[in-house]
Amino acid sequence: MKLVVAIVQDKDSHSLRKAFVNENIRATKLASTGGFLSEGNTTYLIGVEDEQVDHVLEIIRRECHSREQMLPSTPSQSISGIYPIKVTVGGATVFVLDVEHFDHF
Ligand code: 2BA
Repeated sequence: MKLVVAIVQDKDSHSLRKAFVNENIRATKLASTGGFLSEGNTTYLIGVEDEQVDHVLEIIRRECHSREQMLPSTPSQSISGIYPIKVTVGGATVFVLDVEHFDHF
């Protein structure tokens, strides 16, 4: 069994959740915050059998899109200095972990 951890943009979160439900994939949705942009994003925890991992990755790839975002240049944003910078966020950041043990009581 594997645990897929997928960090996605909030804009893609709703359609991804619907796709998981439609395709009978069980997932838990957590509110999270990106360490760089300090903006809200969504982290999904998806526990699946090994043979379902590719299907889950396909769904994530289909539903999550990359977007360009400007980091505004304000004096308080020391990470950007005085120049605005453009970052490409997403589609999704995905980790696939081995599950040592799974119980569902
Ligand atoms: P954030 O940390 O807010 O990062 C948003 C976007 O900013 C990133 O998009 C990337 O394009 C850029 N970025 C991040 N750190 C940077 C840096 N030190 N210098 C320059 N640009 C930087 P994504 O790579 O698509 O990441 C989207 C979100 O996924 C991240 O939001 C973070 O919440 C998560 N993430 C990405 N890589 C991760 C990792 N290795 N471990 C844990 N979480 C990760």
